[in-house]
Amino acid sequence: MTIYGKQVDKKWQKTWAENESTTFTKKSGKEKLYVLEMFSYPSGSKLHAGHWFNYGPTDSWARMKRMQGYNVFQPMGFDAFGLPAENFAIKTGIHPMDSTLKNIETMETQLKAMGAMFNWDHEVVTCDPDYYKWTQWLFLQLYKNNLAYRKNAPVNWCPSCNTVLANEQVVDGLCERCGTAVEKKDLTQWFFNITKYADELLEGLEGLDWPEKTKSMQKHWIGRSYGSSVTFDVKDMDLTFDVFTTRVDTLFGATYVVFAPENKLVDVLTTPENRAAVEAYQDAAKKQSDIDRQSLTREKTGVFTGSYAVNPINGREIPIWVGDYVLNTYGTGIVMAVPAHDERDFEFATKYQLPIERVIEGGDALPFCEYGPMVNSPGFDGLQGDDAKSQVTAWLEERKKGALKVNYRLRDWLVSRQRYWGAPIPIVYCDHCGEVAVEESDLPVRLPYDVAFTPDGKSPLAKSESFMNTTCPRCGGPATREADTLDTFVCSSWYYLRYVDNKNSDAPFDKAKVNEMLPVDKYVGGPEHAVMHLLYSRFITKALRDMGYLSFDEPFKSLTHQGLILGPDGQKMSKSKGNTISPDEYIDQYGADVFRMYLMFGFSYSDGGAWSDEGIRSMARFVDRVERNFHNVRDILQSSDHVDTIRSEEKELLYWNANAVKGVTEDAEKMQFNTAIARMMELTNALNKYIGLDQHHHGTLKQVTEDFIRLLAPFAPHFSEEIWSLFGHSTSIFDEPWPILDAQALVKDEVEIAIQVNGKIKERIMVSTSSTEDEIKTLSLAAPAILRETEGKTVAKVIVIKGRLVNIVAK
Ligand code: ANZ
Ligand code: ZN
Repeated sequence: MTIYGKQVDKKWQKTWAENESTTFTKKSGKEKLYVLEMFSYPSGSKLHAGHWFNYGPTDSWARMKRMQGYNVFQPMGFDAFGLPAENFAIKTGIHPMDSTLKNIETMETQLKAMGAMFNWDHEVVTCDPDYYKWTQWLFLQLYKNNLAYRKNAPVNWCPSCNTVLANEQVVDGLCERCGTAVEKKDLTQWFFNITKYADELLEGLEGLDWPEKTKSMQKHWIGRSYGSSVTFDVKDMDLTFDVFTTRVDTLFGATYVVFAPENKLVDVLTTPENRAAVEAYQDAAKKQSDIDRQSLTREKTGVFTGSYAVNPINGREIPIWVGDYVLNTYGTGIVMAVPAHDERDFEFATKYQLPIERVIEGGDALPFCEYGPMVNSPGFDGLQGDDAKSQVTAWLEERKKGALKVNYRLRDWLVSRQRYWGAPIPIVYCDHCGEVAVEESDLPVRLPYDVAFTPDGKSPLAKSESFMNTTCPRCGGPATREADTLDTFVCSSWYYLRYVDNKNSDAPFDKAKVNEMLPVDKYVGGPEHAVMHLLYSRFITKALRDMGYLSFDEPFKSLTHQGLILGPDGQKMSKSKGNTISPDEYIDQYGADVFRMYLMFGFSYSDGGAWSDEGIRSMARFVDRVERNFHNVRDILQSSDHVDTIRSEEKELLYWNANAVKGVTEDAEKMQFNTAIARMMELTNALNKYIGLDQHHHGTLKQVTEDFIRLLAPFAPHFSEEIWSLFGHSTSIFDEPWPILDAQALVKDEVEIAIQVNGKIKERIMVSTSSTEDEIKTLSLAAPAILRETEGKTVAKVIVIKGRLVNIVAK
């Protein structure tokens, strides 16, 4: 008889649903624990092994926490708007609303088959008007608090997705979604002012229990850099400009300046005789990606504008160039070039024969890019490092030519998209009043169904007259709606708040409820979200806090990234490679528990690895052994082979039990599921050995078996419920307390030692760990097998290696 598998899964899933063990209720006296798994895109119609690897083990963790006495909240939902779902719709020709809802239905069924204790009554689906109404509300709050604004700016454009992308969505110059080279376009777009929170976003990282790598990626993305701004006059023009430098101590060596080709001042600075060359250069630069432009190995290029600037510290007139190694979006888009002390400037100056002048001592050759005493810098010679920088900056500041300056790599978050499948931006444009926010009472601005959604570069909504034509909320005159939709990352930047109070129709959430349940105690999801989603959510939390809605600073206290499950060939799973693993087949064959156990045992949770069919078969064999042991234990407990004393055999079993309680509790806590399961395997072996004895101490056997089922329960929830009920219990195993460690049992008071005669093992005996060498010697020589071996011989020598071995030399 097999008591695991699909039928048993179904039985317990039904029972759990009926007993409302998947309904979240407030329990007094229990501490809340918010466990969150990143919700998924309903872009394909099926869950793959990767989803299971995110959700299964995390659910096991949550179940363990429940048994440890926490009131666990574990909601689930769908990140339904955005490119993945829309691209799927375009590919299949089915309207994204229809395909998305259908995919969600399938995925829900599959998630339920996993047996996770998700609180389905808290589900959110971001493309549902009941949800996006509040995404639009969020937009309006940001707008009213000057954190959302529209401006014309050069933006990243993906010619294949036909939409703009946030900086974060451009990876190595390519579209994060489709891999097409991203172009720059000047467009009017909506932005969220995330840069206002740059410092707090950086400093808040310190207190978070997050993977170090993720924290350092966010730190790098924010890119805070301390330096100075220096103001240069333009010769013969009523014009000044600022540069940002981290090496103001090299100012005397600034022998020319370089502007980014896109810089607005370039036109003004370019003299008639240089115009043709400068414009040709600007055109060519448009085709280069930022990554190429920043590459250290690429040959530096540039053109002279014909104008000169005045170095404020020595009055020297220095030429103004244009060069694409300067990025327009960093600092001020202008660099003071110090070829003697900067690699790129040195290369550029050498190529165009511009003056190179050493102003920092040190190194044999130029460029010398480290710190050292200032030289050739009248009035400052000998100063170095921070001291030098602050004195030069103070000198400039007195003359209103400079100041200390903090610069960030982080840019404001571009949130508008020229796509159909997203939340409409709740803004209208009136001839009379200009840009006007939609009244909150008029939300949601509904996304119309009947729209040609295939993207062609223009916002699809602009083609829907019934959507576009509206009246101005302020003057009542005719107005048109904003045709862009919101980046899907806006939807996912606040979903963890809505989960708590998902049916609220008067507000996005009840403040008190959210402040009680948040922050999320454990967040689990893929490392691909290290910057975007996790940074945006932190920003939104802080913005809502400052508006008075939230009383906490960070949304996710503790974060774990699960690794990637690869195909058996070690390659990332993809349909085109034909190496995907469909969980469904395995669930049909083995049930959810074996599948989940394999995922936890076969891989390190944070590293992942390659799929193995043999691995899942051997996990099924382990579960079979557990089941056999269990049936045997039941038979024994009904028999009369009982002993009353606790012998060394019982102590041995209790040792392995305590060892498992300790190991599983500690390792599963850290999401090291593989070693946790290994401890259960050891206990299974010990149980198996104990079962094989002639006589049993029934109380010990029952206790150890029941502890074992409790330990196993989070990992194999259906199977464990089944065993638990067959063991005569009528309550759910998940309402049982987690086993308590008996630390005393871990102290072994007896050890087995081997006895050798002339180098060959002849006998093993148990001795107390407190025995002296002499006692061990006496016991060994008196052992029956040894007496036989040494009969008629002289014992020449007895060597005792404590705790392990006795070696007898007999002649
Ligand atoms: C003069 C100088 C002399 C510099 C020297 C460096 C060494 P981080 O640390 O990343 O903030 N820079 C400024 N704006 C730039 C832009 N838009 N595109 C490319 N480079 C730019 O780097 C700051 C340094 O990067 C600045 O300090 C500037 O070069 C350059 F011996 O100014 B430095
Ligand atoms: Zn108006």
